[in-house]
Amino acid sequence: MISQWQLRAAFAARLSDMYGREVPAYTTLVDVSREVNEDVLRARGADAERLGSIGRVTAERHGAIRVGTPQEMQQVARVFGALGMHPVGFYDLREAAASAVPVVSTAFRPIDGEELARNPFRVFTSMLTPADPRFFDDELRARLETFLSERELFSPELLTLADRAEAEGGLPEAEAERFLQLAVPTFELSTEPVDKAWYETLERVSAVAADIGGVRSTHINHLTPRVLDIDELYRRMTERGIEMIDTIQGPPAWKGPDVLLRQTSFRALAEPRALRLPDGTVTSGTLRVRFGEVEARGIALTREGRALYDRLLTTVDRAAAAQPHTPRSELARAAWTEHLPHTENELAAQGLAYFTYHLAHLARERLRAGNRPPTSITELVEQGWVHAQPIVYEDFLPRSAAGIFQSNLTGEGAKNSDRTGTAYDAEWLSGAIGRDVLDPFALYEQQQNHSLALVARELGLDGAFK
Ligand code: OOG
Ligand code: NI
Repeated sequence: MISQWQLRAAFAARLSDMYGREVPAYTTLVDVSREVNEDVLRARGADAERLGSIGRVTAERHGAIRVGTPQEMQQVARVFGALGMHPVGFYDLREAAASAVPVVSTAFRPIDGEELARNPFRVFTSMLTPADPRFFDDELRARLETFLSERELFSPELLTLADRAEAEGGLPEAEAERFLQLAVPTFELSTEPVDKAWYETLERVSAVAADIGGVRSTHINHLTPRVLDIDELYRRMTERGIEMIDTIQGPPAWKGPDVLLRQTSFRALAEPRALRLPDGTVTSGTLRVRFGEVEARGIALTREGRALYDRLLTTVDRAAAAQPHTPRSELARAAWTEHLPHTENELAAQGLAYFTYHLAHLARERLRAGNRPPTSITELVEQGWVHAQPIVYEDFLPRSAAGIFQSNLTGEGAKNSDRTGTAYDAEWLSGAIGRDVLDPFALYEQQQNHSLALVARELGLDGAFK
């Protein structure tokens, strides 16, 4: 029996091989990431592994795909369900992006600590919103929905195997191999000619709409390695002559703890594609849809911590508007230095970030000697009874995601903001795909609470910490 995590690891590895063959610059990105990670490990020792073992970090990838309908979303959820990946978080990129990005998204990922440690592969998955009148008029919507309803992204055999893997927690070896052989090519760039006129009709609304609804298949559009020093990675890629987007998205580089997620990318490459002209002839042209992205992960923030992050983004936006000649990264660093706690322990004490708590050796000795522990978690940490281990942020950031989409669009597209958008939320998406879209905060909190309960028991305290 091949278990779900083994299927997930094998799927991620084969996808990586496939993507490396298709997009050679991805291989460069992976090589440079590995070099940077090795250097950081040498320089910082055990501290470099504070947010994940080097084994996990080196294998870690996230992919991104885009689908057209709730039904396709429901099917892709079954394929990822086979790999032990669950929908977490709801991202409305229609709101987060300044240009036309008519999608709502979730991320499929493992949710428990052990599964994440085995292989944390995740896929940011976006779904087109043809019903949103800000982007599509009635006629275009109808054409788009008809086009999408006539395509099949996932074969019935793949879906049957996926359901079986999910129900049985894995597949026998032969079936596992068959599943992988069917699943991986599903995300390959299709060689089927693209209907040029139809593609361009959609492109006038949004390049994302064209990438999703202009073709008869889906494809992964980037596969992102994780790096321990993204500023260094950025420098080395630039040195190699790879043109990166002009910023690193997310929190700035600063002296305090790494939180949430920092990402950067290189622009989509012009790739040769077969195009079908209105008279039926096929020519070759190029389309830009696939790019390279890299990320550095930090500590997961609580709702309060996240609200502070969002407020700081607004502060930095204002400062950048007032001081257009100062680099944004500098303004961000100043705001962070002023408003964010400078140590992990302060983040924990102020309830801004998630940690798991573990009894220190010292605590056992003290208990044996008859010492009584303090009853607040902050004091327990301060007095060395308990260690706080940061929980890694496993999710995404809507504004960064919108930035990644935008930096790779060919044009702004068209969005009629006078119209009212169709409302979608996590609950709607849960109903559409027939699975609960989980709340990331609740997942981190559960992990934290579980560790607190264990520590309380070990210390002989009954339950609730202050
Ligand atoms: C997804 C962009 C978002 C991220 O890392 O924030 C994303 C897409 O381009 O389909 O992957
Ligand atoms: Ni990404």
